[in-house]
Amino acid sequence: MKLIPSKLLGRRRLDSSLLPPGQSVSDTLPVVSAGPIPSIRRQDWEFLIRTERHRDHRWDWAQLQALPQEDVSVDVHCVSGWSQLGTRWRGVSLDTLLDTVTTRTEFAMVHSYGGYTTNLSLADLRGGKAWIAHRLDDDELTPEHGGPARLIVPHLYFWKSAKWVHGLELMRRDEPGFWELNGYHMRGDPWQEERYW
Ligand SMILES: Nc1nc2c(c(=O)[nH]1)N[C@H]1C(S)=C(S)[C@@H](COP(=O)(O)O)O[C@H]1N2
Ligand SMILES: [Mo]
Repeated sequence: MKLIPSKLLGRRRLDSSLLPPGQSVSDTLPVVSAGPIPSIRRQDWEFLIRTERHRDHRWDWAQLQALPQEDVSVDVHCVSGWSQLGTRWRGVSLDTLLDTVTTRTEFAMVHSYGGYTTNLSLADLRGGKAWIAHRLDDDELTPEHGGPARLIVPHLYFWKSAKWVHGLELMRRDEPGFWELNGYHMRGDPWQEERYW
């Protein structure tokens, strides 16, 4: 288990340089969902990576749990303007999953149970920047926050962090997902205020 130390929360809250432009601090994690909250039993859950050559790589719940787990403390930034600082998650790094896959593409569509999609580059999923998270604070991830498991990509706006994650579809070209089709930015870097196009 790798521990990524969190900085002193009190100091972070006072240091406005840690808040991207146009954001304000929320003390809670508001539940945001474009549709109904799907209920997925752990025994039915699976995570799938489908390559551009239609090779499938699958992990069931027990296989995900058997992989190296990381504890991360990260700030999350919703495009609607709230940020929560120092959220604590446990999960599996996307590096661990993508390292088992042979691909020549740079882009992925993330698919969720329930139909939500969002596009990400593999560069934004690799390098210790993204996780399949299944714990929040000290508890199992609840369905409203994306349980059994969700993607977290905290360096991009939080809409990229797909709840109820089901898999990655690797693509030869970048294509828009659900919110991107509805006007949200293709990348969504909060420090560049890449909110809408
Ligand atoms: N599947 C799915 N994932 C999603 C969303 C959604 O509607 N469906 N909303 C996104 C948005 S806009 C935000 S701000 C965060 C909210 O996560 P939370 O409800 O755990 O705070 O989830 C993101 N992931
Ligand atoms: Mo959001």
